[in-house]
This record gives sequence, C-alpha cells and structure tokens, in this order.
Amino acid sequence: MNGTLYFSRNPNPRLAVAVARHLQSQVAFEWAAPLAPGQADKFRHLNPSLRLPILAEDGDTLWEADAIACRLSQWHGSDFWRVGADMPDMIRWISWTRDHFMQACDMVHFERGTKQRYNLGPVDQAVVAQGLSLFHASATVLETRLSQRPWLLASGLSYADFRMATFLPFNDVARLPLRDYPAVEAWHRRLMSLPAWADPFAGLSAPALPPVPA
Ligand SMILES: N[C@@H](CCC(=O)N[C@@H](CS)C(=O)NCC(=O)O)C(=O)O
Repeated sequence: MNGTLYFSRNPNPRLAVAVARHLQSQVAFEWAAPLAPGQADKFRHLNPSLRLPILAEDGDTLWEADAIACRLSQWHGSDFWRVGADMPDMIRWISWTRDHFMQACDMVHFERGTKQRYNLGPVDQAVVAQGLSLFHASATVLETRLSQRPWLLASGLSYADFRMATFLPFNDVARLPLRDYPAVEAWHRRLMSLPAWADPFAGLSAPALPPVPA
C-alpha cells in the first residue's frame, strides 16, 4: 500500500488521521497548509477546493474525510467502514450529522474557534445562538440513541462514531454544553479513551494550531 495523507490539525483532517491511526495504516502522513499564502498552486491539482484531508495514491487523489475513511477501511479489509448489513445504519448517522449534530458543533466551533484562531472577525453571537439551539435539538436525539448502547451501531464502534464526534476534541474552545447530555458525554469519554482518537498526531511533525485569544 502506497499513499500519502495530507493533513492539518483542524477537525476534518484530524478525523482522517484518527481513522488512519485507528486502522494502523502505514500511509505516509504529510502536514500541509493549502490555504496559506503561496501554497494554492501546489495543492490545486490534489484538491481543487484547497481543503484537507487529501489522500494521494498511485497518481490519483481522493478528498473528503468520509471518502478517505472508506478507502482506508477498504485498504485494510476493516469493517470500521461497514459494508455488510450495518452499512445503511452507519450511512444514516453520517448523513444525519451533517445537517444536525455536526452542523451545530461546526457553527459554534467556527465562531468561537476557527474565526478567532485565524483572525477572521468577531464572534457572531446570533450564529452561536442558532448553533446552540441546533446542538440541543440534535444532542437530544443522540442522547436517546446512546442511552441504549455504547456506540451508535449495535454492532460496536464504527466510522459513524468518529464522524459524529469530529468537533468534540475541540470543545475546549467551542464550549458546547455536553454536560447536559450524560450519555453523549460518556460516549465522548469512551472515544477519548482510544489513543487513535485522543491523540492522532502523536509522533507526527505538525505545527500546533494558532491559539484562540483569551
Ligand atoms: N467536507 C470536507 C471539509 C474539509 C475542510 O473543511 N477542511 C478544513 C479543515 S476542517 C481545511 O482544509 N482547512 C484548511 C487547513 O486545515 O489548513 C471533509 O469532510 O473533508
């Protein structure tokens, strides 16, 4: 297997690195910054959207964390990306979270985290309020599910758990009220007990994210 995974420490590339680490992939990890001044020309042919993660393999590239997780699972013959009877259930959660739980986390994290790290403007409190409202609605759905089982799928840990939790390792800056949802908080703690999820960048050369000013 020959491949290079271009990544940064931001949420979606973090997710892809965590998948690779969880699967003990031998892919080469390369830190990248396609949006940094002067870098676009180097990365446009790898991903015209200039976003990470990117998986380069045999002269071709794949972008989007979900597609990369699927490819890495294929590579390793793993059912982390389910292909059997559980696949529809896994896809359901991956699809749902984009418009619900992950969307809520992304909205709040972008205002309180990304915008502040990269000096993109003041926190828009109306967006934060909208994100928090969506967070409460979607966390209620998750709370019901995770009160009944440790992971989203009855068969155990899957990529759906990693995707759902994309933004939670950044909750030091997003400050989402996870504490209001005990089953969700316990699930987050279970994920954080997995080394690949807790510290996917261990041993990799990658500059720290710019700090969020206090
Ligand atoms: N839909 C894409 C989103 C990719 C994306 O937005 N990546 C952001 C980080 S979360 C990025 O490339 N930012 C520039 C950087 O990290 O250098 C995916 O799921 O992979």
